[in-house]
Amino acid sequence: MQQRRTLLSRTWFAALSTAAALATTLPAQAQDKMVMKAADVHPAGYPNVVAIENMGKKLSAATNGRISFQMFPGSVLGGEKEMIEQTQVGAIQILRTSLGPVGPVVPEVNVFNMPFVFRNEAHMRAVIDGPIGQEMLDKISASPAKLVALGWMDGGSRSLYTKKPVRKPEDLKGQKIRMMGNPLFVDTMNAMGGNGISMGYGEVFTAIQTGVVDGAENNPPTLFTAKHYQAGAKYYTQTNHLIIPEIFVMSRVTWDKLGKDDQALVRKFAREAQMEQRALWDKSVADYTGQLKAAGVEFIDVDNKPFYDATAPVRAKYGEKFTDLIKRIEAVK
Ligand code: BDP
Repeated sequence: MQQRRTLLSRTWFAALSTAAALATTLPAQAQDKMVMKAADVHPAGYPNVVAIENMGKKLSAATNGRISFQMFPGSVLGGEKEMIEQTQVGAIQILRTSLGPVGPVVPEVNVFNMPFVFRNEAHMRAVIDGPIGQEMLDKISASPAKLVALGWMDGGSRSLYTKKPVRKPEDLKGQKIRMMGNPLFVDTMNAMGGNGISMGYGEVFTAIQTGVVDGAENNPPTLFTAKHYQAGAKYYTQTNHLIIPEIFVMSRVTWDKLGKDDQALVRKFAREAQMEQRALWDKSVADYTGQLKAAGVEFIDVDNKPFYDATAPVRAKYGEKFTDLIKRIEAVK
C-alpha cells in the first residue's frame, strides 16, 4: 500500500514536472499568444493599412506567431475619435490616425495641425524625421493619453474639394466645408472664408451628396478612395493649407504587457513601417491623382498666398503656446 502510494506520487511528480518544464519552455506558443487588433479608417490596400499589416507579419515571423496583428480597415471599428478612445482603454491595440483628432487629447500635437505651419511636404518630412519629430512622439507617449507613439506616416497635403470651383478666399463665402474633429480646423476654414463644419470622416460622402456640406478637404488618395468626388465635389483646389503628419500608436495598456525584447522588436518594425509607408504613399499620390483626373475631377492651381494670409490669426491664436517650437520648425531646412 505504502509502496503503491509512493509509485503514484512519483508518477504525479513526473507529470507535474513535465508540465512545469513545458510551461517554462512553451509560453511563447501557447499562453502568451497575442493577436493585436489594428485599426484604420482607410480601406485595405491603402498605403498606411499595407504598412501596418506588413509590420504585423514581421512581428509574427520574429516571434514564431506569438504576436500578430489582425487588421480592421475601413472604419469598421468606428470613426477616428471613437477609435482613439478605444485605443486609450486597450480595446484596440494598434491605431493609425491623423494627428488632427489627437489634438483634443494631446494638445501639444496641435502645433503640427496648424494651417501652413510647414512650407511644403519636404519640410514636413525633414521635421518629423529629425529631433522635433522624435520629441513629439515622446510627448504623446509621456502624456496621460495612454497612447505609445510608434512612428509617423505621411498624409501629404490637404486641399479643398467643392461642388463649385474655388479660386480665392471670397469664393468660399457661404460654403459649408467639412473639417476633422478639432476646433482648430473649424477656425482654419472660417478664416479661409468658408464655414467650417466638424464631422466624422464616415459621414462626409452622404453629407456632400445631400448638401449638408458643400465640400471638404483632403489629400488625393483619400479623395479617391472615399469617392467624395462621386458625391459631387469635383473641383479640387490646390490650397495645400494643411500638411498634417499621421501617426501610429499602441495602446499603453498593451505596451505595458510586453517584455523589453518584444517592445524593442515593435520599435524596430515600426521604424520600417514608417519608411515603407512613405514609399507606398508617394506612389499612391501619383496613381490616385491620375485616376481622379481620369474620373473628371478638375484640379485647380491657385496662388495660396491669400489663404496663407487669411489664416494668420489662427496661427497666432494656436501658436501662442509654441513660439519657440515654431521657430525651430521654421529653421529646419
Ligand atoms: C485622411 C487621414 C485620416 C482622416 C481623414 C479625415 O488619413 O486619418 O481620418 O483624412 O479627413 O487624410 O478624417
